Amino acid sequence: MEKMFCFQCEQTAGGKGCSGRAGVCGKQEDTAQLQDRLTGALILLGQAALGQGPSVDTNRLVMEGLFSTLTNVNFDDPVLEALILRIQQERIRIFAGSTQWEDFDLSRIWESPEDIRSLKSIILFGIRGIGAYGYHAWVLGYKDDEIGLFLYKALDALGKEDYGMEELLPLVMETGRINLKCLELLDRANTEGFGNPQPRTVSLTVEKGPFIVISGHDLRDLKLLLEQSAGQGVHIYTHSEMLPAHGYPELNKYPHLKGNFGTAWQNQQQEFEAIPAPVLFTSNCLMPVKDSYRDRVFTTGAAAYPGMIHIDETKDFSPLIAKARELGGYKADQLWRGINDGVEVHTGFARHTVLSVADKLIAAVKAGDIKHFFLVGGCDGARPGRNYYTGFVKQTPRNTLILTLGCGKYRFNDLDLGEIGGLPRILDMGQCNDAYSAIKTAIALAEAFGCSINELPLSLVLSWYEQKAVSILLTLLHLGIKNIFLGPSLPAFVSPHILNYLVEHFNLSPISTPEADLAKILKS
Ligand code: SF4
Ligand code: SF3
Repeated sequence: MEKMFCFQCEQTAGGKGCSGRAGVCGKQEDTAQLQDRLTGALILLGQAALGQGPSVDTNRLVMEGLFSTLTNVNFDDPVLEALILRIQQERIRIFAGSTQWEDFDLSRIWESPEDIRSLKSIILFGIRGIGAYGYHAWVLGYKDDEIGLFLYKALDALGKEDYGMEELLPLVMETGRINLKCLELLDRANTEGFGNPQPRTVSLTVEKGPFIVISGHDLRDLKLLLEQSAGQGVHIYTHSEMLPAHGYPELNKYPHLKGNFGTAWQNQQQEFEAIPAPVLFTSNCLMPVKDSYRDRVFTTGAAAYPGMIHIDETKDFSPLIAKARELGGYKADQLWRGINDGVEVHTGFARHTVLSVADKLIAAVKAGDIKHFFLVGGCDGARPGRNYYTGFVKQTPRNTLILTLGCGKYRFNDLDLGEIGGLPRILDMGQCNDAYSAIKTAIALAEAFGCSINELPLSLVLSWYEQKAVSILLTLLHLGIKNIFLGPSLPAFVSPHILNYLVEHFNLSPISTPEADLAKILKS
């Protein structure tokens, strides 16, 4: 077995797996090996914790551990080593008196028969997504024992040599169910903490003067940064998945939350090149930091990168604010354009806003003014095949509405596609963390029409990149949602046999061309 093997994300080498010295994401072999060791330690902790029952401390540690192995989160070996030690110590605490330090060797999963390896990978990557969502809810004080208990059970199953399809397939579906619970919890944490998102127009211009860019998904970090930087002459700009933060009343009430900087995560190495400001990463997607801006990148939460300043749990952001002042920002307002040349974007169309006009939407569908809804959402990434999503959205007929969420929206969110009934045709429902909002909207529309979600004039055209997308896909399958289009390529960890199962039971299709897929959707 190679020192490094990883095939958890969409950009995996050759569509098969990253091996050798480093992954396509820049993860080095030593880091990959530590992440495997960390996962092995979690598997043994899961086994031990199952006997113990739910424990607040164990739950948090398990979520933190899973989150740290997500793509583009943690590249920092000493941080991973310290986390492995904490996980081992927690297991030893549960098994009082035990001094066994050896962890489960993950290559036992990679070397399993193809379908077992595939199912175990789907479960592992799905629970990594749950770990991330659960962690974001946790830091806002929202916890659920059932989620913790399921994580123990799933980790335990990964270590079971005698588990076959019969045991693993139901666990795959349960991963989707628990992720839905986790997304609901996170939705509650965000909306109770920061209010229900409202539609906002967000400028892509960076005003002159000192500023800070904040990236990732953690709204609590943004809130604390806004509080600490208030009245200090420093402006705050969101980046990538932080954009939907502009919709929340408890965040947009700060006048120094100004706008959005740059586009999706994969452009950061160019967009941060000469940035006269510090950047705070609160989670994924963090790319290897280039020399041209390495003195201004800060991390917090599960995100970490060697040599960067990590803001610990005290959340004292004063070094960041001082750095913003030192760098001074732009001398004059700087216009950044979206990838389609747009100068502003819209966000904040979460479920409360969309459902507040449900009557109008339903009437418009019945009158034939809205022919179809598309949910074009998910992750962005570096592959050229992702232009599909721009082309798809551009070619949707004028009498259709496009719901979107996740960072994949940067392919088209600066397009002006006009309005239907006073609503912009592209409705940004939020981060990937807000998938619950889209699910609730679909459920409510299905109830209003008296049909199932599959019978709605709604099609899901999804883009995946990392493991949170895996957990969301499992949630959609758990809800029995069929006819999903998935791209830009299918996961390397889904074996042909398991793929057949998904096609047969859920009519999952790989994307083809915007023209062909649109024709297929709209004729049905
Ligand atoms: Fe490769 Fe993706 Fe794993 Fe990085 S996270 S090593 S790119 S498969
Ligand atoms: Fe994006 Fe990394 Fe998945 Fe939250 S920021 S959707 S890829």
